[in-house]
Amino acid sequence: MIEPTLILIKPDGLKKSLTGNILTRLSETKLDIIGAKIVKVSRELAEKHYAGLKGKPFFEDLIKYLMGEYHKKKVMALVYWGEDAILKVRDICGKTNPEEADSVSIRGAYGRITTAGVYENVMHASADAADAEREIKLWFNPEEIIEAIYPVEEKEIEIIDKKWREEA
Ligand code: IDP
Ligand code: MG
Repeated sequence: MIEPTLILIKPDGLKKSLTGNILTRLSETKLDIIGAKIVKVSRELAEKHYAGLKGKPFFEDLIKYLMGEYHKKKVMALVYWGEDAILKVRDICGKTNPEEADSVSIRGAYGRITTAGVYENVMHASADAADAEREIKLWFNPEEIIEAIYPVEEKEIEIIDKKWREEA
């Protein structure tokens, strides 16, 4: 099935200058990149992203980790799209626990477990189609993605938007 998936290069990946390496590995999938940006992650966004893990003993550390409290305060968010995108990306990503992940997977090659027990596994990849949809809609607005992956509606809303100031 042709489907989208959300990838996050987590703050440890950015701190360790792994962006290029991770993107090179991901290009092996031959999927299309249809959205990309750098995000400063708020507590609200982090908690929404990991809402399903609320109550886990590592939850607070995980939120701080995604917000960049332990590394750099930024995440690279990407949407990849194509045939079996979710599975292909999860394969290259490797298992959640970086010590159990195949050593040629991204997490196996670059992840670590801290002495405090945080899995610093350098990237996130959506687990299934429902997660991908929820996560992509959380991280991206429709106009930031160059393919029509989900239905869109036009809404009139009053917002104050920032534009580049025109110099005289
Ligand atoms: P996934 O990222 O492989 O989909 P999830 O179970 O959804 O794995 O967990 C989300 C994230 O929470 C993981 O990527 C990892 O950073 C962290 N995590 C999951 N399980 C543990 C754990 O047992 N100890 C510490 N951190 C964990
Ligand atoms: Mg998950």
